[in-house]
Amino acid sequence: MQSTARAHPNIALIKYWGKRNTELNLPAAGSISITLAELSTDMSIEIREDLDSDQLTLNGARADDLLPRLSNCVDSVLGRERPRVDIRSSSNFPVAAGLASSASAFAACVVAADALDDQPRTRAELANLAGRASGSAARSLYGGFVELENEPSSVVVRNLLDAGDWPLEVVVAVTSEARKTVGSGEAMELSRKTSPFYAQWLEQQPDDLDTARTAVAERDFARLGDVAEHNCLKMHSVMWSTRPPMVYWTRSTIGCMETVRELRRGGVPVFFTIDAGPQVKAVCMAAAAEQVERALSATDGVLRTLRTPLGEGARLLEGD
Ligand code: 2P0
Repeated sequence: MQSTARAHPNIALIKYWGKRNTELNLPAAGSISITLAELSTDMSIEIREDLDSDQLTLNGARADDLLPRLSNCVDSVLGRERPRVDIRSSSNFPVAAGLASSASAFAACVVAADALDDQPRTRAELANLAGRASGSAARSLYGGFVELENEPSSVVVRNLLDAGDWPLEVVVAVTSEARKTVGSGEAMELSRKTSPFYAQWLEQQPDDLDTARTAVAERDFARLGDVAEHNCLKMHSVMWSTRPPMVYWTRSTIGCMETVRELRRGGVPVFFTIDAGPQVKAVCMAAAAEQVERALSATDGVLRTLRTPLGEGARLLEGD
């Protein structure tokens, strides 16, 4: 028995940085994201009665370091008494460099594992299971614009607009393909414990969520860009003021931010966001995407660019 699912990474415009409950991996605040069509993870899970332990290959190579988290995720869907599985995952974008590879991986994992179960779950249930594995993964169950609301004992994830309802594009400027040294989960716990700005960050999150939600509903690009850049820079202020400091930016990250500001000064509808890595994601109106990509490609230190419209939620490709 085997099943294969596809999921896309998402990038948050209103960010998740901080956990309320580490055991259930519940975020400390809500977030709003967009799902990316052209970047994807395909994950096949095959029941293998002949194996003594689970195994995982990532883009064709054994990835034993990542196996425990994926095994746990499969357990959360199929139970601990399940047979062993062979997991084969492939992604078409760099892993562990601030491009939310865990989001697409765990979203694909819960959908593929669910197809092997007798009783299929609802999307809301799958989002909660994915969120336990990785907070941002809950959002990749849905397409277009997605809001994650933080309820007392669970998360509620919903689609605000479909991808086609507001056809924005994202240009990712890749400035480094190195794996980050401190993972997001560990880093945000350090921020909670040590950043003097952490409490204010959480306090202001509902206002930013309200502003972004309204901007999305009204397709108000300037308002969305304004609150998204502000929210991103606030998150990075929390990261920078963490002990030890979590500085994910490179010289080229700052250069890309400047490129985006210059484009905007020239009337181009574009804004940036940056996650726990050095890549810069420029969000723009579809008609401006080519110009934005050209400008970012020409920015010092940019290794390559990826360009994508918004995409759909995690789904099954095939299942027996
Ligand atoms: C986000 N990030 O909202 C934020 C912005 C990174 C910066 O969600 O510990 O890998 O697995 O729940 O989901 C990255 O954190 O963390 C993330 P865990 P996750 O997209």
